[in-house]
Amino acid sequence: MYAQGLIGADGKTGESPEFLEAFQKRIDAEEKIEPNDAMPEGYRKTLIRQIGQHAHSEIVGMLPEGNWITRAPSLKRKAALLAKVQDEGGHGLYLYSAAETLGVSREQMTEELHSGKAKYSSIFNYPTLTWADIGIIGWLVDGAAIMNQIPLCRCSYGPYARAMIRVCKEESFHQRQGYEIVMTLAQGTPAQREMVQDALNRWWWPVLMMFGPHDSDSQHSDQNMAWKIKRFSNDALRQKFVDATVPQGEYLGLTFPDPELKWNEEKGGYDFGPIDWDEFWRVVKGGGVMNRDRIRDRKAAWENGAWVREAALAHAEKRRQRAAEAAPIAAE
Ligand code: BYC
Repeated sequence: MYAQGLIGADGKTGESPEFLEAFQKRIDAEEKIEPNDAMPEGYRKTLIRQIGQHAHSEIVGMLPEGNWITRAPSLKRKAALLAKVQDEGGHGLYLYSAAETLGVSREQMTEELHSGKAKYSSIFNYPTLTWADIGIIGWLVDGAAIMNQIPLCRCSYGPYARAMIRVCKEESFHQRQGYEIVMTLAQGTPAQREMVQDALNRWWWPVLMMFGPHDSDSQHSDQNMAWKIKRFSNDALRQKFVDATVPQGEYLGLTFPDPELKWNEEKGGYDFGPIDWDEFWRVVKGGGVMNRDRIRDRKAAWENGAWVREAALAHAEKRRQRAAEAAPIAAE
């Protein structure tokens, strides 16, 4: 997407060591960095990359669940799912706005999503085959998102941190609505139990991949932790998620599709089996079951909405003109 690396941190942009040191001091003192503050180019670019990807994930993330709005099993379920998917649209909008404060436009970000240059979370390239998938997404996908996003509320960049506070409040409603669907199915008929177990079997490993590559393969982690964009490593958050989630599944009598999953008394956490990183990278690079459909649907939504954007711009221009015409009168 954007040229990435330690630009700025290694002085390649001509930023002086004194400037970089002073910036790091502000970070270390837990000061929030605001849009008009001087910042290293690498800091700005990595935030555009991460916030942009995060915004795209929210917007693309509306599609797998949107697929079930018309087929929700009751009015109550439909209303809750509709509200959840709308929240995700809202999260995408706050995040695009936060990224725009760093000097990138929403059009540029959208173009990069559509051309395949910008990433979005791998998890949204899996299909939602049954109603149980909707429960599992709320419980696990939103559960993983919360685990990742709570520390982002303390991110050093002010607009991102503030957006995350509201996002996390809404995510916790999403997680609970998901767990409640899962609970209902797990306590239902044998066919419902089987359906929810099957959904858990399909989603468990992809959800663990949401946290990103192993720390040893995570190219951005060290710098982003030094800049306090990230507060915990990918593996640390993945472990916290497994530890919090396994008892919730066991409580419902569900089993996790990992024969190596076992409580480790000594480390005070669960051991779990190896993640299939080949699958992760294949999906990230566009080879997942749903990658093509997701981008096709996003492009269609963008094109179908062109008239709304044009109308809004024309209206804004009319208001601007009216205000300009009225201004001299008001001044007299
Ligand atoms: N999928 O150096 P690393 C939601 C990429 S939506 C795809 O560890 P970093 C919801 C990574 O971007 C929640 N790509 O990177 C919505 C990098 O590639 P580039 C989405 C991934 O940034 C609707 C490369 O791999 N949450 O909650 O330090 C319904 C190396 O990785 C993934 C966010 O976006 C992945 N899973 O750490 C329901 C949270 N993982 O850019 C729910 C904000 C890694 O160099 N983002 N990559 O080409 C983050 O916290 C971090 O960006 C990550 C990765 C932890 C994801």
